[in-house]
Amino acid sequence: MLAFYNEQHGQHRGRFEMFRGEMVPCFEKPERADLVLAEFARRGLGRIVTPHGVPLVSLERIHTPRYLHFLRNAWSEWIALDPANAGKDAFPAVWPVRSLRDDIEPENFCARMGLYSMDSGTPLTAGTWIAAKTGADCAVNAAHALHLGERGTFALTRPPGHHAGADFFGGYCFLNNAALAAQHLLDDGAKQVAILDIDYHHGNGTQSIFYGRDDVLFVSIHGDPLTEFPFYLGHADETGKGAGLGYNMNLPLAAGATPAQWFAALETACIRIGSYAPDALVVSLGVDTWAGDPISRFALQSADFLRIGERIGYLGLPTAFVFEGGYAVDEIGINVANVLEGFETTA
Ligand code: SP5
Ligand code: ZN
Repeated sequence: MLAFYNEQHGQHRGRFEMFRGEMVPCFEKPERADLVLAEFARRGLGRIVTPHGVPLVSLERIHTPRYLHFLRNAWSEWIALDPANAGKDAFPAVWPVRSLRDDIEPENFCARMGLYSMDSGTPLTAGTWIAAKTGADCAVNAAHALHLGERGTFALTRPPGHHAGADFFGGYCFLNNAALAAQHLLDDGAKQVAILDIDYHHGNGTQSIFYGRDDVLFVSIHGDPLTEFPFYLGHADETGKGAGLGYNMNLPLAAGATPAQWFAALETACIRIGSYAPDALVVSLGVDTWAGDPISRFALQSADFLRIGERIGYLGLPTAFVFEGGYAVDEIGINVANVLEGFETTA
């Protein structure tokens, strides 16, 4: 399996995130990708490749030019407010919620941070843009390699992507890597692409990007948004709109759901994907479903991740895996590598 590794990922290095009234150390940290890389190499799972940079127009297939412009320049604007900001992460503090206008872009930088974000858990740092951009490069390259004949590829990157919408960041995500991969597959000639999101958290960004379309099927298994982040999207009654009606499937499970319940949902997801008969599959691969994850509440064991990879492999589809969440750093490499190894056994 080809793994496109983001050598710049470590440049996104948040110090803190806001949690219940205090700043706590970031869960989404550089060691995450380092450990996955180490385990991938240790097992000899495949070749680790540096991606080619993709043009900004590839990102504009998913994200608005206005948002991309903001993201590229955000750090220098943050420093321009006060040179002392160089030592601090940037956070939003005000948001245009219901009844406030989001059609006029304010000049004030903090106001634009809020316009383009969804939470205060996602610090923007000096290297965020370069890390997110080179991460998106990995995802697009992983998709393109399928077009060139690979059966399975892996975008080994951070920051993650599935919470990022067309014009906002949040949930540790800035550019929606899975959406970029799916769109690239279509641009390479695929007629239909499915996205299977198995991160613990609902992929609200990916869902919203494709909600009105029937050329991308989005299927997600996640913690019930009634109690779990991102809270405001991910319910079972969200099935798509317009041409996209019937092409969005949410399978929320209560926090504390058992592995048996989780695998029953995976079966439902795989049956739907099989009936859609896509030309290719993108997997938003979060391993925060593991029992020991510090911010999540499912109970998968490390061996379960082998079974996940196998089940996905039996779909028989060209598949690009895109790394998302997973925060129990000591186990993260093992769990990710298990999914990929399980997939490989079905070749
Ligand atoms: C990609 C991804 O997995 N994003 C998840 C974003 C979750 N952000 C909210 C985290 C809330 C942290 N709760 C800490 C509980 C510590 N006991
Ligand atoms: Zn997650």
